[in-house]
Amino acid sequence: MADGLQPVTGVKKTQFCSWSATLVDSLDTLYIMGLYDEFDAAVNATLTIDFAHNANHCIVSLFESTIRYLGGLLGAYDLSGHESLVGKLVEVGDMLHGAFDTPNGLPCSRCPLAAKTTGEQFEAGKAVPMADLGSLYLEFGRLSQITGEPKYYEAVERLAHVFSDNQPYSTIPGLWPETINARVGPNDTAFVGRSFRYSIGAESDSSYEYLLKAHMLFGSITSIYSDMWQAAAHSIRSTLLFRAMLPPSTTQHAHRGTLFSGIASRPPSEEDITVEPRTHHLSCFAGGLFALASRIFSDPDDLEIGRQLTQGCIWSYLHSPTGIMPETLTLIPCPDLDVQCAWNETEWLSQRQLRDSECDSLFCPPVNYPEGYHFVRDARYLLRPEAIESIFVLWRLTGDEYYRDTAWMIFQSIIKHTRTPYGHSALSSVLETETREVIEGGRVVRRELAVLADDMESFWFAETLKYFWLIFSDVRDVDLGEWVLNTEAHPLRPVKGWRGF
Ligand code: DMJ
Repeated sequence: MADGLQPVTGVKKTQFCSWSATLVDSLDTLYIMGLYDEFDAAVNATLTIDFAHNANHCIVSLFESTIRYLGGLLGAYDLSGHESLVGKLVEVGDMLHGAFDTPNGLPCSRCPLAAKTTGEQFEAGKAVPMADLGSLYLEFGRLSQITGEPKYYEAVERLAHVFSDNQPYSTIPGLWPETINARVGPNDTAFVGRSFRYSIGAESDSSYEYLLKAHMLFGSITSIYSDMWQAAAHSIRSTLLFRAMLPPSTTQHAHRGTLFSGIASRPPSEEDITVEPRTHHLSCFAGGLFALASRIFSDPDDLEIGRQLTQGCIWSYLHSPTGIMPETLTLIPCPDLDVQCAWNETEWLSQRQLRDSECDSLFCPPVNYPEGYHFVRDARYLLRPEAIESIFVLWRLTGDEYYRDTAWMIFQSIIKHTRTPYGHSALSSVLETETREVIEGGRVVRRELAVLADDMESFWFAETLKYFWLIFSDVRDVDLGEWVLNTEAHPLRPVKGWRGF
């Protein structure tokens, strides 16, 4: 019943107010894998969690609790129809809904929600990661559909209008900056005046994902989400994407185009947008998202963008010495987005040397970079799912066996390097190895393996293992034509032709 486990030492971990995050996040994975006895036992344990109270006045992360706890319960309910879960859904939903009890109706993203007293109000933050605000529509809306109680949907609909009203007023219209000022009055464009950095990676990622997916769930009553998606997708295509100088590939799909997404900046005083060619593992979901959008809006160009973005992440995995992509990766950009530039080893070496000479020892451990990698600021692997998520979506939408073959290679690398006595662990670097003793076939052997960080986030079960499983299972399991997956891979069932309340 702990939130998580440190899989090297076996020590339990408190992370999300001690409401058993791993258990709740794993429910629907158990169901999808056909582990029904374990699912029933986990549901029974879930029914004993008291989400309405927290004696320690724990600060609740609205975003993490929405995607993991509420999303986990919704996925389990929508898949299994277990009516006993409805009471817990309402308990979690009401506790999280208290976050919207603020003077301006925008939610507090970090407040002691379970300790809220009647009449007490919170305040929304002045500098909130955009993803914390923009990734709530699916779960609150689906909760309203299930319960028939409109207040959850109405709360996020108000939020969607604030995002929509401000979309044209950032310094890169169409995109919202990484940090949002949520303590604003109505029609106040200070909402997007907090920062001038834009990406689809850390801080922003799922808020773009939720535009398309909210359209899939609620598009029958409103065009607000599809309109925001179309404007955002246009700006993502024209400002964030770049091609990189890559060595001639030895993989079977060397001819495939390869795209990455970077970090754009534009202070109000500047005419030009600058793009830092640093990609994030977190942004690897975007390939699958563009591919999905191509189906929803019948646009073959977006399938190609999705395919090439996914290829960028696959390239980053297959060219790392451990076969695993780091948390962030800086590349050498091609001058023209439309043309793949040629590999130039001399140029790559000189840019590498230049980079090393600028480094201090804190950010630049002496590692051998694979060809094409320019610089890695964060070499960890946190058991994240985004690359395999896109590979899964591309597999389901194209039927191209390349994606299954690639998934299998990546799966083998991840399992090999992350396995521990009690589970699987995050890695402190995918670029360096140490000699470790492991048990293989009942014998102790010494292997060169990545260094373990002794952490296992619940999304390892909720997402990473689920996506790997679904790539190799029957294509009718969690059919993408019938389900909408939240950002934690919890399947939500759309109501066909929903007419609202
Ligand atoms: C998950 O909690 C979700 O996928 C979220 O959108 C981003 N971070 C993790 C996985 O990396």
